[in-house]
Amino acid sequence: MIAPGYKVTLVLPARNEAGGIAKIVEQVRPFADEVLVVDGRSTDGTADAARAAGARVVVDGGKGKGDGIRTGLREAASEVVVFFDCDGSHHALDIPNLLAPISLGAADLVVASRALGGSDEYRMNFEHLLRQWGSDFATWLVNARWRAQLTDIQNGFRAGFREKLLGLRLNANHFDVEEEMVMKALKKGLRVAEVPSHEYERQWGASKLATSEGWRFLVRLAREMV
Ligand SMILES: Nc1nc2c(ncn2[C@@H]2O[C@H](COP(=O)(O)OP(=O)(O)OP(=O)(O)O)[C@@H](O)[C@H]2O)c(=O)[nH]1
Ligand SMILES: [Mg+2]
Repeated sequence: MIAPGYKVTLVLPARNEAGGIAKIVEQVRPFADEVLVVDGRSTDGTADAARAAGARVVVDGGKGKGDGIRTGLREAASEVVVFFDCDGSHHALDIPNLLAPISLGAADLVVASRALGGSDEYRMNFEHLLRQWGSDFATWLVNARWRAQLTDIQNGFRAGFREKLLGLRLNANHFDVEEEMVMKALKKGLRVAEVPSHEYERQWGASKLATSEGWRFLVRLAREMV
């Protein structure tokens, strides 16, 4: 039992991650009562590889990562869920840290912070600077609006109480789902905490997040702020 008193479902959103999905399922298994892979209609055999590795597999509605997160929340069998990307960016050994504030009754949602834990994905080029500025700006705005002191509102690696997260009625279909979750949680008065976690470079396959999708984050910020 990794979070004393609670059962935990590891929700793994995966779209075309056949290169490493089996490895991820194995890495997170010691920390999970249930391993649930949410397949984003992959065409590379991700779902079969996940099943062969022992995960339960459900398929999302094909609309994007936000759809995958909602599907995972709906389908998870445990009271606590951990979202964990399937590109090798996170370390499974950070899961107990992420769950500690939940077990201690100190938080409803805990986000793994790359600002506190560092990132290998950072590159000194224009595209990455743009992403970093956008992300810092979004975090600053959210902190100012809800008097919070967060450092990373967009990391996909996070944990929370399933019922409380379902109660947020998330509707983002894309990568803006993570900031939507944080903003709606703050709005509702849920306790949002962070723990440091290092982000590693994607280990296989290709990123599903194009920088040109950045406008979605801005529209989402505007929608939830007012
Ligand atoms: N179920 C589901 N999962 C998805 C979908 N799109 C992306 N994912 C998964 O979401 C996780 C994060 O996607 P990434 O492409 O790594 O995006 P990111 O980490 O925000 O961005 P990068 O910094 O470019 O890696 C990965 O495990 C993807 O396979 C989708 O439409 N449905
Ligand atoms: Mg990634």
